[in-house]
Amino acid sequence: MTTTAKLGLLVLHVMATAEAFWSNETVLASVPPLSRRYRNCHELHQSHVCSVDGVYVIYPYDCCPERPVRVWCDMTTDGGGWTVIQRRDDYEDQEDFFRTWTEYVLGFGNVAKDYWLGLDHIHALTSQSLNQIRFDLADFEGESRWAKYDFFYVHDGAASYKLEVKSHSGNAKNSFSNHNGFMFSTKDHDQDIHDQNCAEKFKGAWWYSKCHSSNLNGLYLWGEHKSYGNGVNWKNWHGYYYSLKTVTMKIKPKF
Ligand SMILES: [Ca+2]
Repeated sequence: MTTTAKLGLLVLHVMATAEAFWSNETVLASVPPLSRRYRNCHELHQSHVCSVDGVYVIYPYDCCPERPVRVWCDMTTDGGGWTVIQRRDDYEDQEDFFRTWTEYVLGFGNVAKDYWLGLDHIHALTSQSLNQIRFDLADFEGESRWAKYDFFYVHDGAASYKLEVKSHSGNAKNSFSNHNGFMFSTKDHDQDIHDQNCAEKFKGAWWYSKCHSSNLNGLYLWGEHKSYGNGVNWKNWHGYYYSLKTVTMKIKPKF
């Protein structure tokens, strides 16, 4: 990569990190040539241009390579190059995650803080190649756990963003692969297999079945809570009555 190309990418990174307001026109005007358009954080990481965690602009859509998406790239954990698709943490101003179908499709929040990337973007990213997903979890007592799944794919909107996941490893026991094969549900779009509305009942949005063993888009309830299963819960670490402090969901191509 030439020095000019590196400089261009650095400027792009600084602009994104500064969270400048970009109109669509501005973004399009700043679209770099194909050789400097990275489809995910892994490609950015492999380019050896940027190796610090931060907000970057990627171009995940194979159909539409000029469509930019801002994401947080984790360039340090487990080899780096992870594209963060969801994050929760103990921020003073908590993002509301109890949101509608359209909001979960398009994404919401602040990519420098707590956010959901959006089902369309997640579908685009997982369509590029075989992907793995990693969950990094932490509680309010200073303990942390991680779980990784060697295969993660989210179908498109026509298939209701159905989840495919398998092959667990890590020191957080599996609480996600039970959701394999289920469609995504929100409070206004019940696609679970429970008589009731799982998203409404557990105040989140997830690939609910009947209903969940993880609820990472649930209410941010700061640790122990009396209500059943409606916090940021990971069943096999802290159970249904403990809302985790920090959660990140991140993906990376397997090869
Ligand atoms: Ca239902």
